Amino acid sequence: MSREDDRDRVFSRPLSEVRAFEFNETVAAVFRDMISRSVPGYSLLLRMIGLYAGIFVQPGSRVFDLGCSLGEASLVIADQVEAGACKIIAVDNSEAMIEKCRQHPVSPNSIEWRCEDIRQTRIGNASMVVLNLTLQFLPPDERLPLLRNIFEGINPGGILVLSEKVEFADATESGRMQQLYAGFKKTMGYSDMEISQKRNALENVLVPDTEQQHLQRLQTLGFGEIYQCFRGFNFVSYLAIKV
Ligand code: GEK
Repeated sequence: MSREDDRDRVFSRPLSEVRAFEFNETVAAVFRDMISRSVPGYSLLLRMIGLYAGIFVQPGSRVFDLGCSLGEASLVIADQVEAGACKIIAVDNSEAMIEKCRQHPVSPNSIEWRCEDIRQTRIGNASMVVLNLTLQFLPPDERLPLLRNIFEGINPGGILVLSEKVEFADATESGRMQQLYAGFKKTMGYSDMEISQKRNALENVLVPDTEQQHLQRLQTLGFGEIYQCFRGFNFVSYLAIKV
C-alpha cells in the first residue's frame, strides 16, 4: 500500500447520510493516519506510555492494552521491557483492527492479540493497564464497573494509564476548546466538511466525560497517586498508581 492509500479520506466527500462511526475495515486501513492527525499529542502519548512501562512494569506480571486498535501502545511497551519479562495482552473488539495487528511485520512474542470486548477481559496480576482513548467509547454507566475490574486486577505498585477526550462544564471553556480543536484539525489537513461530518458520526458514539468525573472515579476506586501528565486542548492523560 502506498503512503497515499494510507491517508484518511473517510469523510472527505459529502455524504447524503452520515452514519454512526464504526471501527470497520475502511477505518482500520487508514487508522494510523486518522489518529495521528486527530489527537493532539498522539505520538507524545505513546512515548509517555513507553516511559511508564520502563518504570512500572514488574517482572512476571501482565500488561493490558485495552482498545488497542493497531497495537501502537503495545508495540512501544514491548520495546521497553525485556523479552519474556511480562506478557502483553492487547484487546480490541474490532476484527479489522486485530487482523491488522496480527499481520504486523514485527509482532513480538510477548504480545497476545485478542479480539474481545474489554468488558469481558479478566484482569489479573497486572502491573500496567492502558486505556489510551478507549473508555470514551463505552456507555457512560459501564465505565465505573470496567475501571473497578481494572483496579482490582492491578498489583500494588502497578498503574493505569487513562487518556481521553474531555468535555467541559463551563460553556465558555467548552466553546473555546471546540474552536481550538477544530483549528488543530485544520492545521493537520482536514477540511471543514471532514471535521463536521466526523463530528456528526461520533455523536453518541464517543461520549466524553469531564476532568472532574475522571478524577472523582479514580479517587473513589482508591488509586493512591493520580497525575494529569498531559493536556492538549480537549485531550488529557492520567497516570494513576495503585500504591
Ligand atoms: C491507540 N488505544 O492507538 N471492547 C474492545 N475494544 C473497544 C471497545 C470495547 N467495548 N469499544 C471500543 N473499542 C489506541 C487507540 S481508539 C481511539 C484507541 C480513537 C476499541 C475500538 O475498536 C478502537 O479500536 C479503540 O477502542 C478506540 O493507542 O479512535 O479515538
